Amino acid sequence: MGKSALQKARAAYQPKLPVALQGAVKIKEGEPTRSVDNQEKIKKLFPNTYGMPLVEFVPGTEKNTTRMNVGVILSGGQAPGGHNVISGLFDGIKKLNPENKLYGFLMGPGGLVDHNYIEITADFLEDYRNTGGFDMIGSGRTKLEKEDQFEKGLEVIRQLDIKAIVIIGGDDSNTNACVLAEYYAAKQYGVQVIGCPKTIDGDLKNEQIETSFGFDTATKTYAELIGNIERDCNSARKYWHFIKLMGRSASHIALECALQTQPNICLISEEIEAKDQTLNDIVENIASVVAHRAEQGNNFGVVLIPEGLIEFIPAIGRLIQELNDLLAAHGNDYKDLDKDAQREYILNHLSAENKATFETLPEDVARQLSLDRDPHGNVQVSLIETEKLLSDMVASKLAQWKSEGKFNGAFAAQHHFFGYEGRCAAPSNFDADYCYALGTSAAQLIANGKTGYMAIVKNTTASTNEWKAGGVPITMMMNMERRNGEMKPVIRKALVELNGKPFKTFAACRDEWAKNTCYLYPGPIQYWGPSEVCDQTTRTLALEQE
Ligand code: FBP
Repeated sequence: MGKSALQKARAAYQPKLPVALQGAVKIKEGEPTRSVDNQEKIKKLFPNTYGMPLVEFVPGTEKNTTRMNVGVILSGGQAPGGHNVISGLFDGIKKLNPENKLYGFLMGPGGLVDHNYIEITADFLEDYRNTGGFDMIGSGRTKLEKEDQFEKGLEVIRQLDIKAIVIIGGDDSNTNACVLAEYYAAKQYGVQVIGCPKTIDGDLKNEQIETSFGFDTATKTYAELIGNIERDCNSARKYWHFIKLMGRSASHIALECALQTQPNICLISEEIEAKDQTLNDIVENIASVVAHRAEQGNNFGVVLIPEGLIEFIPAIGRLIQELNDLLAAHGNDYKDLDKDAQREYILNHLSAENKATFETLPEDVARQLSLDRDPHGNVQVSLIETEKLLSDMVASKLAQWKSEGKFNGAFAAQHHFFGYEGRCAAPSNFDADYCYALGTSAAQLIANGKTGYMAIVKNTTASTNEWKAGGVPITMMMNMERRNGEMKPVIRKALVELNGKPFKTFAACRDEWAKNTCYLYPGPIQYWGPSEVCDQTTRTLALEQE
């Protein structure tokens, strides 16, 4: 069996590039930059890569023919468009000089350390253009942070005569890209490191990065599914659907999907934290909406839940902080104990306040919070079944209200978790073009001798021709944060801003969406057709750039 007709047609799509990257490129440098916070500390930690200027590419006249081999790494969770970053990088370096070679390190940063790589050739690449997934070279979550890893990587870099490594990753991976860039610069190894902003979570954005790639396609995919569920729910009128959405800590995905589909309820973790709400407050709010709709005869609805919710309920957040420190400090004593002994161990070591919170949580949730962190020290929130936890608690609350004569409707719940369904979707036109432009910018940053930069593309709500490509020093986006019990320099994560237009737009409509049935059905991603159907970016980006 060959490819489907859609796959074939999509493979032939030629991503569009901004004018500045279409021909010869000139580099325009801005003023020196400073980190978003903790300037003195960050400057000290990154003496060779701190303070560098922002760069923008503009049309030039002289063709750069730099001879260079490049290595590329996909890091962390899949995001639609990763293959197009690699395509843009490949075409970009070959256009500079056909002798240039691109090597792909396999299964994430670990491939560099373990010397697992392939050469990416034109024939090999052909099958992956405009496709979703990271299967071209695989991805992984190995954290690049230790000198011996950097030195091990250098061996293969020398062997393949590689001038630069491009790390395609989220905030943690790009933080590590910067640490690696600084290390190679300090040692004067002459090896450059460039990052690319990837993550469906949408939390790698700031003044310089308008959006991370993959957010557009993933949210469109989830919104299609949510719309389908809303239509089902409005047809059968007998279920409340509790839908958990990926996004790790930040609620950008849930918020964007709410703007696209107008569900009855969408929880925003950042708001819950700001309002210091308890789990019980959240449950009462949901139960009140259920009861109100039941009075109108509507025993159905849709609730969106960001996967990071649990960490943002202040009491549980404090508990997680203490658990993080506890696991970082006592991990070895703890890890070989059996399940019950682990619970006992934790209860014996927690402060009184956090112990009380731990004891109120259902046992399986408490256990998830006490399991191993991912290599970056994050709780694996995707494993916590918040959608079930909440619907069980809502059911109990409604049963109580029923016994008190305050509720006489019906409540039956269905549960969903959308995350993996969208991470490898075929990239939308936006992500296909955006990623190709990011890869092309990365090639130009390397050719222009830059290191410790992330490739960026701005003005992305305008037509592709008018997009502005360039690079931002990674140190510019850093501040000091507590990780695994220690203060570390990291790229500041972008959470949902409660003063921002996307949240305010949602907040202005949500009461209406809760009471009435205002569902929108966005339908599947379209690749061909009228521009307003195929090239629309996310509501979040459109509102932020208004
Ligand atoms: P990145 O931050 O690496 O892009 O990953 C995003 C994500 O999809 C989160 O939304 C989710 O919490 C996590 O990855 C799931 O991790 P895993 O792929 O290891 O199950």
